[in-house]
Amino acid sequence: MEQLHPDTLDHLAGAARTPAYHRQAIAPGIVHLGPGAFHRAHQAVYTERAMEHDGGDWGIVGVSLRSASIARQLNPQQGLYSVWSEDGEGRALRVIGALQKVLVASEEMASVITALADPATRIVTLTITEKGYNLAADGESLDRDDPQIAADLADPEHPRSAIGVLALGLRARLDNGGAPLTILSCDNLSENSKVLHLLLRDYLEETFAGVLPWLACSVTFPCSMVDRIVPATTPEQKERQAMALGLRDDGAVSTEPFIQWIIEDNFAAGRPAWDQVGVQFVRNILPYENIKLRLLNASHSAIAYCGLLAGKDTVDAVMADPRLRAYVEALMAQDLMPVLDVPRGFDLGAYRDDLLARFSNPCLAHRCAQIAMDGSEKISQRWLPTLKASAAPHLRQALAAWCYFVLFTDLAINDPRSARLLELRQSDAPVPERLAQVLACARVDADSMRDFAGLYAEVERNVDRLSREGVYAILEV
Ligand code: CS2
Repeated sequence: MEQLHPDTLDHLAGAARTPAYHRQAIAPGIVHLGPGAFHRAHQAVYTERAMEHDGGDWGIVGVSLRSASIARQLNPQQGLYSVWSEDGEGRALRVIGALQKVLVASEEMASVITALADPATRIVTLTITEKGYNLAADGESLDRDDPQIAADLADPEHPRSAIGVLALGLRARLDNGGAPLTILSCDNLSENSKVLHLLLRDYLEETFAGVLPWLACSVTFPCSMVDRIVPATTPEQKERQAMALGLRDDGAVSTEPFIQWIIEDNFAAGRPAWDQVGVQFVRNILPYENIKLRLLNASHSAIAYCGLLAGKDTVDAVMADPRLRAYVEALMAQDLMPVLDVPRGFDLGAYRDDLLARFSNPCLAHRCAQIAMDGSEKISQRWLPTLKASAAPHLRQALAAWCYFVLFTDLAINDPRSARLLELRQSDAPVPERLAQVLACARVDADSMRDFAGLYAEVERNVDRLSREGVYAILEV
């Protein structure tokens, strides 16, 4: 089968929409760190729509920090790929042209730095996942114990971390005339760009301190809330997309019809016409971000761990099980929703109903194991604020499910603290000792919580009950 490429676009079979602007004439304006499936189904789609609507040189240069796999998929297609969106009611297929190429920092650092220093680059966006920020246990400073950060601080001219690459790029940009820049995090982190700003400053103080005065006056860090459920693309889905396109697409992504992006309007050097194509701009992102992280993502992680322990493979399979669904509904209504600060006019009930429908989408096949990844980082962002704010009995059950998953199953642990978690799984130290240490890996400890002793006792009880009676027993409401 022929491969998707600008030269084969006119061989497309039927229904797919293609870029409705003169793609060859577009110059790059955005550098994006982490061009994985989520970026391709979210920010790139909005940028595509904005360029269709209003033109502008906002082509995207993707940067993978280490792995060359995305570059190998997309560069032979000159950045083209297709997005399939589907729920029980409809389906759409669209070829996106906004991404122009993908660089791999570990192989072509000079090109990455040139792109960051280029005045034509006016926005840097990031989807590097929670762990990509290398946050220390205090949740706001740089984790100097992280081997990558330690290595970058010792040799900042040859960085490997996202922070290190950005810092080197900023220094080059200043040397290149210091054109203003917006750095926009699109990760599921509370106050994402603000945190990134703090981390960068921390790092720059020890490496290129001369950049700091310019950073303060020429670089902005608007926070943003991103939302679209994007499962990892399976071989079967690639096949389905190829059949529909009539062309092989190595960069195919599939998702749901829903898409949302809310951003603080604080751009240093312009932006695509995102406001014309559905992106919402607000002064204070915090309430929106909290609603998304502490309701959608918090429930997602609970679904993932409880679902895995119940033998469910996907989120929609969890939602189709009446007892698990009742648990998710109770978790939302009784634990998560009551402690949210809701902006005036925001209909939280309707938002919850939409979430339940989105989680039940049978076309997504969103795997619990995908969401279960990186739990030690996600839990502190998604669960900790609610655990601190209230008794949250259902969330405590989910926390017990995570601990049980880590300590007493042989399910794969894919986590920045995998080594430590696996050591705890295999250790023969007494269970209470190991439990407390698992919780500490997710920053759930006496330093972060007033009533840690109470929470701990309950988690311990639930873990014990789980091992005797199974997950359904502890979830009974
Ligand atoms: C999920 C998110 O994998 C996960 O941890 O909770 O990726 C989620 O699908 C997105 O944030 C939805 O916008």
